[in-house]
Amino acid sequence: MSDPVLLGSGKVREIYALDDDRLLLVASDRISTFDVVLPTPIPDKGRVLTGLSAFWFARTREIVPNHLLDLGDDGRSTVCRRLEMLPVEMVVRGYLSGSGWVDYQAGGKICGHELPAGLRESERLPEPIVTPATKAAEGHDLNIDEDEAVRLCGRERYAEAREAALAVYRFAAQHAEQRGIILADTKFELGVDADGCVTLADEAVTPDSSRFWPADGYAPGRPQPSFDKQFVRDWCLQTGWDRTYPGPELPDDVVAGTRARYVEAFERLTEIEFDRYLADPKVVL
Ligand code: Q0N
Repeated sequence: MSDPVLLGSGKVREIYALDDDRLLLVASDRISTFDVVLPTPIPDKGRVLTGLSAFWFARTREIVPNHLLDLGDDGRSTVCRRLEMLPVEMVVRGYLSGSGWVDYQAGGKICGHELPAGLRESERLPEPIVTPATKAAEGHDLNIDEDEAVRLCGRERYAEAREAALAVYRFAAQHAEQRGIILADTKFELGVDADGCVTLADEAVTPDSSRFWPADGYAPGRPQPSFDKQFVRDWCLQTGWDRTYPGPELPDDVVAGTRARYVEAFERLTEIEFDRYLADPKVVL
């Protein structure tokens, strides 16, 4: 068998081709804030994200098929089924935040969804909505409306992907809420397998693809602190950093505090001790 071929390197992970049918995803410990990758890694962050993703894939596989085939003993790599990816990302929003809040303030709509008047920042939406996005030239996400997503994916494909994304969001949001974490929104990538089946890919419901808010202290009318990244964001800004490359190097106490918050998110959501995951990653499956 030949060595894996590097297909792509993202801000925080690498994708390799193992053969025609399988990929290897490897999550690094890099952390990005305000779209800038910081020079200091957070130990085990890649393992937290890989473990959480595998946890959700294992628990939602009866709801939506997913690409996960195997989880590596290193805790940061997964073997996945190679799919034909849909050209849009599916963002599911249960709360009004980020670009959704910006778009709502500008015209009362998000990606074509008409919303009630008078909603406040971070407010829960009457129903979760799907707001598709495409990758713009420089890699920035560009929100599109569902008509445009239908043109890009095909009507039937888009409808299937939309229902899949909503179903996994509802499952994960309810699970998280029972454990004191609000899943404000989350981004899914889906693909189609060799049999034409719409399949969940990428990572699923991790801190990098989602907004996790502590339920404790939640109050609409202002931005909510991020469960995992607020600590590192606040520290970076108080140094006077202007949010442009390069970001500041993190001191040991900020690294340790950030790691502790990622591990806490893992343990609250999975109810599995992170040390057990490190000893045997397959405990999440
Ligand atoms: C893949 N990315 C991330 C879509 C691509 N299971 C898979 N099969 C084939 N390709 C991919 C996966 C996965 N996971 C995923 N790249 C390749 C990049 N996205 C960006 C948005 O469009």
